[in-house]
Amino acid sequence: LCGADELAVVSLPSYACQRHTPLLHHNTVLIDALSILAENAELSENEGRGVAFRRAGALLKSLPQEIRRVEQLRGQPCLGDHSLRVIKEVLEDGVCCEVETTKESRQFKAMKALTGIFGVGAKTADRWFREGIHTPSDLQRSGHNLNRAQRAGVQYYDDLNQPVRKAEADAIGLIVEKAVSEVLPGAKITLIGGFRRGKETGHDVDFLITHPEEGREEGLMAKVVSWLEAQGFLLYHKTTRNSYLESKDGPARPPSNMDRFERCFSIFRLTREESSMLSQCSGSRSWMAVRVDMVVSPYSQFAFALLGWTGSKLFERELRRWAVHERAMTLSSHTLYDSTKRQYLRANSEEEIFALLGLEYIPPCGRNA
Ligand code: TTP
Ligand code: MN
Ligand code: MN
Ligand code: MN
Repeated sequence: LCGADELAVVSLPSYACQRHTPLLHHNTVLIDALSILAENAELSENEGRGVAFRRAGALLKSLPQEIRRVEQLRGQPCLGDHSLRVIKEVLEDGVCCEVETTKESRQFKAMKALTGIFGVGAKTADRWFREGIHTPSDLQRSGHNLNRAQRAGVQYYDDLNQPVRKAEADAIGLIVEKAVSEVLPGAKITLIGGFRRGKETGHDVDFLITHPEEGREEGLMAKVVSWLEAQGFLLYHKTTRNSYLESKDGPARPPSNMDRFERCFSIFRLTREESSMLSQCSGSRSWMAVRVDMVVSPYSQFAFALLGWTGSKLFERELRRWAVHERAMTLSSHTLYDSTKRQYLRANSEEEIFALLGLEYIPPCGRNA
């Protein structure tokens, strides 16, 4: 006779893009443990190991019930020996040694604090760590030359490490909407990234901008940024121009994972007037710094850009992996290329892209892998 715990959970498909991954799930403690190890691997630039832990975590997020015994996971994909060991230990002892040691390690703490500075990646943080720099204050005392992004990152460190809430994202949405309609009537903006997936907080706010008449979007970002700057909304911005070279029937170069849209990585100055819910800005301050990403896409690529920028990062990776390995196709935020037919496939909606890939449609709220 077997109790409810013994009931086998139906085996899930192995690619995250073949299943729904909701925001709220049933195995938070296990997923948190795996996330620490994933994060540590990523900070140590061990990408493969990071992905393995992320895939294991995402599998657990898709499960319809809480796991109490590791045997319940028999037959599930994505769970390597290492991940299973961690899961077993947490289930049996409440904690996993490796996870606790990692959390407490000076290196992990320092790497998190340093990469928490906007403009600082794992490579730079690691170099500083080995010089004895463990915190943003150490960094300031060190007298290191910082680039413009890093200086802004240090200056607004506290604000940028507070989660951005949906109300603030909406307030920024109104500002971007105003900017866009002032400089190019008819242009439309869409909230993308984590907030489109239904998250209630994020580390930034992401927007995709397009115009229904192909070509009208050219040069749009510069105009939007000028307008925002003139109005005093920008504390920092770095615009990268569109480097997507389109030949007659598609991209001149094969699509890469890093897309080539015109984009702007920025820091907004959001005031109390714009957002009535600024409880988190300290003391007498009437504004807060918020990270905002804006991307412009030509209308013909909008569906691909929307799919590519809605995330999560693991979901995107899984979509591209599915496309290559299961369909001999190359998916990017610009296009879908069919290697067998040797042609680019057009799509006007995310639903069409899933269909072209032979996948059931997963709505944004199910892409929280
Ligand atoms: P993020 O804003 O980094 O992540 P997020 O919105 O999912 O989570 P958070 O709440 O922490 O902000 O990235 C959003 C999506 O944008 C992600 O799916 C990857 C995509 N993206 C690109 O396609 N190209 C890029 O150059 C970058 C930076 C992101
Ligand atoms: Mn985001
Ligand atoms: Mn993020
Ligand atoms: Mn972003």
